[in-house]
Amino acid sequence: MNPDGTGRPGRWKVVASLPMRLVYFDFPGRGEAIRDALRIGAVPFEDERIGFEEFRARRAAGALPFDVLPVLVLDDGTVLSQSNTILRFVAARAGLVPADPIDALRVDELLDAAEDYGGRLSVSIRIQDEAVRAALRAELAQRWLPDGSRSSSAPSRPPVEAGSSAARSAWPT
Ligand SMILES: N[C@@H](CCC(=O)N[C@@H](CS)C(=O)NCC(=O)O)C(=O)O
Repeated sequence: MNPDGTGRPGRWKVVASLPMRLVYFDFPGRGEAIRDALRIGAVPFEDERIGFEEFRARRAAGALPFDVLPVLVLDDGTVLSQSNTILRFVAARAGLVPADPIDALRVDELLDAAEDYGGRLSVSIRIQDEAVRAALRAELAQRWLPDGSRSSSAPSRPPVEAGSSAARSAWPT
């Protein structure tokens, strides 16, 4: 049961209006797209940036559901995890989710593709030899970055304006 005595839809409304705090390290990493979405949508949030010592302390205290950052802490104590999940949550709140479900699906597709690409790219970070690293990255870009010609990801119509009523209607009520 929700605070307002209704079922799930009411709960979304309550959660969507809560003040929020993004906890991440002081670098872009998996936090910046979330920060960007909140900034673009002019959604107020606390941008808490912590160091590794503090991260380890919070992890040991059990404050991080998956033992990693980022997390988004809502004012009622709800802790949301997983960067892309958080991104979808704040994008909905910022009015950035396409109203058309297929267009929204295309966005998710790109998020998952970026996750795949990041996994492959991270292998190259550990390669010390610059020439070998550059060659691997060139190969990765050639093989895995979408060139547009193979992709059917282009939205079927222009994205809705951030914060517009069309965008807000994408938020479950
Ligand atoms: N699947 C998670 C991965 C999160 C993740 O790996 N976070 C890194 C920072 S980008 C982290 O907390 N690393 C610290 C550690 O693993 O000790 C997500 O997308 O949020």
